[in-house]
Amino acid sequence: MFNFNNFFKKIFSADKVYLPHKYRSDDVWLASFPKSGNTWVSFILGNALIDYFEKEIEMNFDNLQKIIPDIYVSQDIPEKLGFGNTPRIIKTHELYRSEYKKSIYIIRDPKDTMISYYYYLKEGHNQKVGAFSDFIRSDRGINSWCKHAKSWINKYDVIISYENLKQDPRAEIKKILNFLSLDIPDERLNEAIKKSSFDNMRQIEKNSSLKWKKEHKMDKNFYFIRKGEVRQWQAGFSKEDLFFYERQIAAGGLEYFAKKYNYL
Ligand code: PPS
Repeated sequence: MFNFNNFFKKIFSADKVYLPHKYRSDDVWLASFPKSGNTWVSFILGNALIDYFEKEIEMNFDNLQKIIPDIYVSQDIPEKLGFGNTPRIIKTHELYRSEYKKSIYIIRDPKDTMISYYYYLKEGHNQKVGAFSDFIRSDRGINSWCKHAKSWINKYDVIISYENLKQDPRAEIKKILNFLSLDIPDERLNEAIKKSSFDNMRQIEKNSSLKWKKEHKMDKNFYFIRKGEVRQWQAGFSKEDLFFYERQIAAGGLEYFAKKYNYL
């Protein structure tokens, strides 16, 4: 889960929180700009690992930190997470760092990412984010997405997109499993994907203790598993917003990248 309090504390303080206390160069970083689908990917991978290594643990929000730890929740990450020789997979929202030797980068249409981020801060954290048009022009807006993407391009080992994950989750997750040298049979992977569907994750969220929401300072009435749809931006972006977006992508030198993923 994205803990925006720790994230911003880290950015603005001298105490940088981007590595575990016990760093390992074989750690695999599950990197993304906030609201790109990191939790979804974590659930699928977590369910697949639990099944493959026959672990007696349930994939839910309360256990997430033990399975795919989030660097902003705690830097105290056990050296081994108990999935055979599989390296630790750690979630981060950082820009690329040279200490991140192995990485999976998750992207989502920046316009939908903006919508998701806006509602997460506004309704999940009751932040005064202003109007949506102002938000996308703020320092957490499109520019910040561009900066993130630019820092990661050509640095990741595997890239997966939210939209491809929607369309063909098995093919997308297999890119990660191949990278991790995990030969998980299709039927078992299908099961992990099914367990991590939007509806199932929403139900798991409903059944979760309120502890994790409290830990993330999230409003207890907000559904983190919120909408889970592509092209939400069509109802949220004005013509001017779209024009602004296109200009930012061009100014960031990201036209080729954005076109490749149908984000332009
Ligand atoms: S965070 O806070 O940065 O970790 O957020 P992140 O997990 O990266 O992204 C949250 C968005 O992912 C959606 N989500 C899903 N969509 C489809 N299917 C499944 N299973 C799923 N799980 C999470 C979640 O609803 C957020 O998107 P929005 O558009 O707000 O619904």
